[in-house]
Amino acid sequence: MPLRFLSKALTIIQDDHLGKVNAVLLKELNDGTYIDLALNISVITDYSLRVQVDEIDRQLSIAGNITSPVTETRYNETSYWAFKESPQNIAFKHSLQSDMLSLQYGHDNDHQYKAEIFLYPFKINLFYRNVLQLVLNEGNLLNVEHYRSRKSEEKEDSRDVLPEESTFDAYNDEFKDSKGDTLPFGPESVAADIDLIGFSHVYGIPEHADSLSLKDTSDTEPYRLFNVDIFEYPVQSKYPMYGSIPFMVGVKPEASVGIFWVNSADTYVDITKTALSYVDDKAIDPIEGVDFSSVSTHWMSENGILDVILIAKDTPSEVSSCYGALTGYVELPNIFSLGYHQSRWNYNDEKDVLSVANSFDEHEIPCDAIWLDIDYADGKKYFTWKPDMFPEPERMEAKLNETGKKLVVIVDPHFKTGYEISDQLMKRGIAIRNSDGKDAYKGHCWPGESVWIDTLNPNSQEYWEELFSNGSNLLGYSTNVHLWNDMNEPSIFNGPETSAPKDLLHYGNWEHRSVHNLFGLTYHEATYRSLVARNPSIRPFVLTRSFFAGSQRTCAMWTGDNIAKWEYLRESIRMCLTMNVAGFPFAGADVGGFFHNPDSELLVRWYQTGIWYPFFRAHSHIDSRRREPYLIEQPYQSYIREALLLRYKLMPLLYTQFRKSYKSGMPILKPLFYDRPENPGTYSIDDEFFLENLLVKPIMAQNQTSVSMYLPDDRKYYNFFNFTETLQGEGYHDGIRAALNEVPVYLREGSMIPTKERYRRSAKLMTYDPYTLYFATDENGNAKGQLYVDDGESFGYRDNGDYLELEMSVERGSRIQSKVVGGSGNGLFTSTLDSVRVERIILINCNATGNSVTVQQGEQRWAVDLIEENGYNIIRNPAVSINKDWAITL
Ligand code: MIG
Repeated sequence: MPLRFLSKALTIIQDDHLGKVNAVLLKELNDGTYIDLALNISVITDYSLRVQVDEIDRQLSIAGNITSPVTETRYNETSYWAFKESPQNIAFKHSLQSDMLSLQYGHDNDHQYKAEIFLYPFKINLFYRNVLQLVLNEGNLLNVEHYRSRKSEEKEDSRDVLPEESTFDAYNDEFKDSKGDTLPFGPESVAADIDLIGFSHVYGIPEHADSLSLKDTSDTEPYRLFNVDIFEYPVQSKYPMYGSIPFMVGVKPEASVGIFWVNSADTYVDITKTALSYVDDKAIDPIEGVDFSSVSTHWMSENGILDVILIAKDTPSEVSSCYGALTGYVELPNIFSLGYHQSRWNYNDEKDVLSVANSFDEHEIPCDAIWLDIDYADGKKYFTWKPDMFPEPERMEAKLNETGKKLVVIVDPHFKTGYEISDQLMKRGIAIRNSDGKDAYKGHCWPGESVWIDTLNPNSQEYWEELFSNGSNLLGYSTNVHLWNDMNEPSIFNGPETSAPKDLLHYGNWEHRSVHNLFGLTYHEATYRSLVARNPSIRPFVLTRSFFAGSQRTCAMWTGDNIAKWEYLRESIRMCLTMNVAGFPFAGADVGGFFHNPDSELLVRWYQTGIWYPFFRAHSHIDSRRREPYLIEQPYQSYIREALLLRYKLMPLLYTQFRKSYKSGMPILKPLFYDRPENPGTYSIDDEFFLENLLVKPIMAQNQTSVSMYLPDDRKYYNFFNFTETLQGEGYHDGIRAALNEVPVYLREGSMIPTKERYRRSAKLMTYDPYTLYFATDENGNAKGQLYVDDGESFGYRDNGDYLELEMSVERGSRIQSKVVGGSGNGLFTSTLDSVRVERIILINCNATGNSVTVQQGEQRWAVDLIEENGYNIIRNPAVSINKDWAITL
């Protein structure tokens, strides 16, 4: 008998203004009795449909059966952590027929959206623009494993158990790792199936070392979301990794959808791709050139309430915006953090740190931050320094600051017992506790026996801020010190799956089981807030290894302990693209590979690829050989340096993309299908990407000297290094040169990109450097692009509008102009920009003639040189200030 929901139980308590449907769903058991489930349906932010199901008995009381202090209701606070703020409900129109409740809603009430809620059996059809896009519970797999007492389990009471709910080991898990789990509620999973109609490709649900387009899992393990410290993770696998974002995007030419499964427990996602030709008796045309016409997904979490958000839009960008409106957009980073980060486990002492920093400067290789891993701390007690190695950390920090460099130090969430901080965590009751709720849990990690700070507890914030504060005698940080949070899955050496026992208790007496996947977020958010409290005028940078939906609001992530092998280089781009799809674009991988030693070719290729990671850091294991760029033999060293210089040259473009993502949630490293969702040819491509209008194909295989590159459209693409080689025509182009010092980077016609081209020792020192602008005009002589400028490190952009947004264009090949379209030109910072000029304009495909052009800014006019070189034009030193409108007549 399939598990189903009965119509007579659906009572609608509805108020148009609230836009909410409340109902009771009945789950029928073998003996004909029912379990009551509370169903809540609402329309929220940007017309997403939210469906929540809870178990009423658990909301009321099952008191008497539970002996531990654990909270008896199902965990319902995942959205509290994941969402930016609680979403507003949006009103809808509704009509009730005998077996179906239909909701209509949308922009201007034009019935853009329709949700058909079937009462028996329960199911929801979601239509967007009159086309069925998503179906919830078509397969009747929606289930809430209801509470059964331990007693009834022992009797194997058949009344209580449905065929899908085997009593086998229901209370006693025999897996080695989970022995001793007290399982106060027994089995309590929630699950649902969601079908994507007419789709063949789905993306997202990081973190996995797999392809960008998710695979069918019919014959394999499901994708698992369970934050875990995974040793030497394999590539092309569905294993869980350090972080989780239960958000999936489906793309087809006519529409895109999003599924956000708001649950922070251990979660499995199965994906089945089928060539469905009929849905609801209506034939569905197979999409041309696409193998599958439907994707069925099955989501299952260990516990918590069922809470799922269904999004349907025209394009993947709109789906991203919608997801970001709920969970927050990426923070606008401190500009240094977009520079190059040099890390290793470990730089040993002050002298080591400073000599690494100096060597970069000596070799004229830009670098923004030197990192300190766990061995800077005395006995791995975070917030201390090894006294002999780092006698005066502030002196070291000041020295780094001289060339605008920062120090990033690691602080993990475990604290050695018998240390002041662990004592305080216990005394203040802000440590994660044992299942009896009494004492702090003690496990093993780097320092030996340790306790873990419970950052779900609001009281932990105050203490965390104290530790980071200027007055702290534990660690006096200078303003150029930023933070790295590792091991926050949490990683516990002697715990099940190298993590916390699931029955540990957090603040609110919630089981760790319920909050496992969001613990890492609570930890890095506490760190972020402490840094803001410490210095409210500087944007903090925090790198986290563990993450959840919403982490993008406060930090960057990296993909953990990869290996110095080609397949991991290849994987890094897929993983970064997936992070971008999942609303968390500030992502990167350890350049060079964490474990083992890359040969020079691999290292060069890794830098050439790594410069495109939104977060760009080289890092390596304690046993690896030193491989700082200046140590590498020639000619490899100069190839690496060239790559690094390109990263810094493109900094204005990259920063502008961060600004756009901060405003709209769009990816920064853009999969091709975001650019051309109407072209299914882009759907499986995960070794190429766009950074705005630069199309890049990094070389991620050995001994390659040429590659073929896919163009997503018919527009003309210019080799970004010589502007003379061009590509045109949708599809693959073979034989593109890719010698070891070459990377295929192409600029699309119709666009402008801003750069800064002078070598500096760090990003901060580029603040007042002049710009070079590249315009590649299309066949009508048009091109345009944006530039965003602010001081790169304060919150002036947010608090005082102290920024500039510029729109730059060429029109009909005759007039170039720049317009200030946003921000105040007279803020503390923007008013200092008079001296910042455009020093060069490159015009590609413009065919301007003559040898001078007229520049106009304000009342002033002057003439400057126009040069023709290899088929493109250069306007030399137009000397316009960037903070006011200007124009050039060709
Ligand atoms: O168990 O702090 O992923 O980047 O160097 C290893 C030492 C702990 C794991 C991180 C890695 C870091 C290392 N950490």
